[in-house]
Amino acid sequence: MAKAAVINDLSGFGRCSLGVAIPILSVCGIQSCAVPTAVLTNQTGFPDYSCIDLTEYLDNYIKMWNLCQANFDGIYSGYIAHPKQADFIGSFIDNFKKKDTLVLVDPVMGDNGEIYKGYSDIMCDKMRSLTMKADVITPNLTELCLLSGGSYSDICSLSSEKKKDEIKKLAQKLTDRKNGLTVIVTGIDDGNSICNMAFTKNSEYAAVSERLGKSFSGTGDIFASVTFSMLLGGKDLETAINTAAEFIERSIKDTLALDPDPDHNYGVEFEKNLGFLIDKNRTKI
Ligand code: PXL
Repeated sequence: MAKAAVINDLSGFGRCSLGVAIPILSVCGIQSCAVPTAVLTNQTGFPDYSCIDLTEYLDNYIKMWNLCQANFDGIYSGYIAHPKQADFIGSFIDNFKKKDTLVLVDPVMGDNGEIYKGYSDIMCDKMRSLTMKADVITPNLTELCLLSGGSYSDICSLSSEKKKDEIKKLAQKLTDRKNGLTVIVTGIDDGNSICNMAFTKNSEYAAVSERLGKSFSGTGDIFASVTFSMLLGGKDLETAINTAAEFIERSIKDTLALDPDPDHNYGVEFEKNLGFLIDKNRTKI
């Protein structure tokens, strides 16, 4: 069974971070070894939340896991609660990445053109460096701009085709910076649809789904978790992003079926769709 270290926070409400990563990896047949960066009552989009930052505790994971000679087929990181956590994740990767270890860094920093509460410029700089240690990164458009120096508002004002051209140029800046890097730009608003675009040095794929209301908490984390699991299970990049996009579309439809005007902070009804991922992992292609 494949085994992955998953470095992310645990938020009680919000259906994000470890709260979605662990069940998704599990149904895809991957053992997830959790490294919680912080424990929150609610994700930070809620008007009120409380957070315990676990930065001081994190080095124990490298120490203890070296003692038990841990090894991982994959390493997947997301939200950080302190700039030092990006340094920790870098050290964790240096320590545990072997030739065939798949490293996915989800550069969680912001959404809709805004940086998340609690994220500083230093954290964004550190996240930029961390992405250079990854094989795959999954920024949304806001995060792509933060990583590559693009202007979110300028890009959003472009027509669909020009917007995609610009996104491709920015993604290429990143694939030029690191050999072998795959950049997957998630949740691009494209009129009536949502587009996810994957770029490697020599190839590109798009996974398109129906646009259903405004953005929900945790969908970026779900996208990264499904994509990571599929790639680790040996699926190709195109299949991985199509599966992630379809899983999210189904989960949003279920959310809106229960309540047409839901509080987006609570995330999406992904639980009842986990069986879809089990089926996808049974098929050979
Ligand atoms: O879904 C990204 C995310 C993860 N973890 C926490 C967050 C957010 C987004 O707001 O607040 C704690």
